[in-house]
Amino acid sequence: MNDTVRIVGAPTDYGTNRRGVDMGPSAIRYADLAAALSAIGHTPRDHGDLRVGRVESDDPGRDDAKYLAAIESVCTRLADDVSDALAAGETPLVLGGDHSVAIGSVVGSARDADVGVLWFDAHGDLNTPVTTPSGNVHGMALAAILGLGEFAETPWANAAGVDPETVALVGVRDLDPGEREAIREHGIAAFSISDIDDRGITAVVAEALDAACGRDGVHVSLDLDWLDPTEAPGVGTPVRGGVTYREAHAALERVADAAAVRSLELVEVNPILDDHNRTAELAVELAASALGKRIL
Ligand code: HAR
Ligand code: MN
Ligand code: MN
Ligand code: MN
Repeated sequence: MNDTVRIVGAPTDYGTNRRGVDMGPSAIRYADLAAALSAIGHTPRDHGDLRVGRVESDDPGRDDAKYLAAIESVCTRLADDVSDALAAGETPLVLGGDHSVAIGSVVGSARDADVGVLWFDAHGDLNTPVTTPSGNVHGMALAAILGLGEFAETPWANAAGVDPETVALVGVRDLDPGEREAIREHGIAAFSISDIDDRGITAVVAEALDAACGRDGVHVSLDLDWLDPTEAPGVGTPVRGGVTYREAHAALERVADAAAVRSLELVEVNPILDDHNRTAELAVELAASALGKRIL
C-alpha cells in the first residue's frame, strides 16, 4: 500500500440505463473522501474527473453493447491514469461512474503486473453481447476484462491479461444464465450471499483473497449494490438481501489486513436515488476500511 492515494473520477453513465451515476464522483467527494483518507495517514491527491461526453448527445451505436465505443474511450484514458499513478508510487482510487469503468481500472492496474481482481457486487457482470438481457455494458465489465466471447477480439482484454483463476466474486445474488455458465466454464471463484450466510463473511473473504491475489496484489472493485439496499439505497440496480453494514466493513478490513491492495474503485453510486448522500458516505467509510482504517 502506497501512502499517497490518487483519486481519479470517471463520471460515466454509458454502461447503464439509469441516469445519475455520472454524479457519483461528486457525491463521494462531498462525503469527505479526502478528509477520511488524511485521517488514516494517507495523502490524498485529487486528479479531478476524466472528461466524459454526455450520454444524451451520444449514439448508443448498437443494442447488444450500448455506447461501447464511448466506454472504450473513457477506459483507455482511465487505464493510463491508473498505471501512471502506480508508476509514481501512488495507490489509485477510482470513483465511478457505472461499473464499466472497471475495464479501465483493471487494464491500468494489471499493466506489466500480475494482478488478481476481487469483485464485491450483487451481480456477476459476466454477460457478453450474446448473453446480455439489457445491452448495458456495466453488466459485462468483468467479461470484457477477461476477454470472454466477443471481448476476446478487443485490445483491452489482451492488455489486462488477467487470468480468470485469479478473480473472485463475493456476495453475488443476481446472476443471469450465461453468467453462471461463464463462472463454471472459466473456473471463476464465486462466493454467493448464501456462502456468506453459511460460513460468515471473514471466512469467505479469506478464501476469496487466496484465489484473487496475484504476485503484484489485487484490484478491489466495490459496486455499492453489493450492500443491502437499506444501507445503500443510492444505486441504480438494487437487489434485496445484500451484505450488512458490519459485514461490508469486516470484509474490507480483512482485505486491508492482507496488505495486497494495489488499486481500488467505488462504483454505481447514484445520488439521484440516494437518501441524503448516505450511499456515498458509506462508500467513503468502506474505502477507509479497505485502505487501513482501524478501530483501535
Ligand atoms: N445482469 C444484468 C445485466 O446484464 C443486470 C446488471 C446490473 N448491473 C450492475 N452491475 N449494477 O453490477 O443487465
Ligand atoms: Mn457491478
Ligand atoms: Mn498483467
Ligand atoms: Mn451490481
